Amino acid sequence: MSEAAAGTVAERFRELYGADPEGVWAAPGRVNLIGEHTDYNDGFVMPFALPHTTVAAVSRRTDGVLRLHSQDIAGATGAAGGTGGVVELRVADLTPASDREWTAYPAGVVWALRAAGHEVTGADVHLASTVPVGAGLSSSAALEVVVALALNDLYELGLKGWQLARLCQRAENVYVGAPTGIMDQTASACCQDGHALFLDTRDLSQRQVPFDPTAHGLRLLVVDTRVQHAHSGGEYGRRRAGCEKGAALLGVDALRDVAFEELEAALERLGDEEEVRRLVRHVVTENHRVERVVSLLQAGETHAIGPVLTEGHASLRDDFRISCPELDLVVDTANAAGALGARMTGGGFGGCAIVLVREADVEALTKAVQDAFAAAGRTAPRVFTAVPSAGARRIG
Ligand code: GAF
Repeated sequence: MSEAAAGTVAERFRELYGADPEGVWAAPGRVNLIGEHTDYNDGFVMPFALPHTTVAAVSRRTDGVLRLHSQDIAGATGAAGGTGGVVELRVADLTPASDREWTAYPAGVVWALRAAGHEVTGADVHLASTVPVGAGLSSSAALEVVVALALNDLYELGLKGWQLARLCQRAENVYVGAPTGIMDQTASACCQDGHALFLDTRDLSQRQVPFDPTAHGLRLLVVDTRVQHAHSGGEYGRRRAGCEKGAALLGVDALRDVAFEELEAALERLGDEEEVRRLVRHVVTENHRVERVVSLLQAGETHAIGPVLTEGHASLRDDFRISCPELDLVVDTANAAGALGARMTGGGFGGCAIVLVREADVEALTKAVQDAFAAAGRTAPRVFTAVPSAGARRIG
């Protein structure tokens, strides 16, 4: 099941809160096709939405109380029919960096909306999710965006998808305390069925690029290595700080401003700043890879993006240094078993890899990856086909 049914989520809301929800909304997780660690460098990204969603049943409150419940979080489900696990907060008391639990994401959205001057006077929220947690598929962005969209509709705030994404990013950066970029929230809020989203993270201009591997006899597989990753860990922040240092040394606002054609000259100017040179090389070549993938997809040459994906992986592994043995094992095994291309996706240090493969080769390739993991004594990976799906929406 990739989407929790609206009716089931509404039913559980009734059990918890004693009344029907005013509505039910869904927001998806995402896979990033190409454009990794470019979003906080004002660069290009190209994610698409998964069919896996977080669903929220929500009603407004006028008394300043925010009640949150999740079906999926351990210890938060309570006895069937009971109200165990409901977390009750006061919107006026929400304070950045005060909550280390899952509730920081929805509460952070309420805080960000109010901090931006929107009068949100409380809500009852029940959530259920099919987005794998900790797998780098943006379960936290889905959680933020579904709450933001529900409150936008119920409080008639009139905010567009990209504006909701900005507020959700602020919730994550300031309230949760994770220094992430804008890609995941924009993907969850703005993606469309059958398309990848070409996003310029500098001005948030967007282009929906048709992406339907099946129509070309291909599949895009997601291989979850089951190695858990976490954004608030220091490595992400260190890479971000290194990129900012690179931009400062080169005298540009962001690494986006270093053109691909100027890369060699820029690297020379960085002299013996070896680590910064590697980070800069990744970001500049990755922006170029996004543009190449956009051109190929628009020309209908879906097969030809494979090698660009694999090049992106090598850059993340060797220059940005955020891969891990399990991600490399997926990419190397998949390519040896006939994939058109493969790369890690998301923040790195675990999570998922994506593999572009001909339909006829899916079975053998999946077995090759599973065998390689078994031979290496690793936990069996989870493999599924990713179908580019719809962004956040009201479903009930
Ligand atoms: C994580 C972050 F949340 C994104 O903003 C992005 O930086 C990504 O890592 C790497 O491309 O998903």
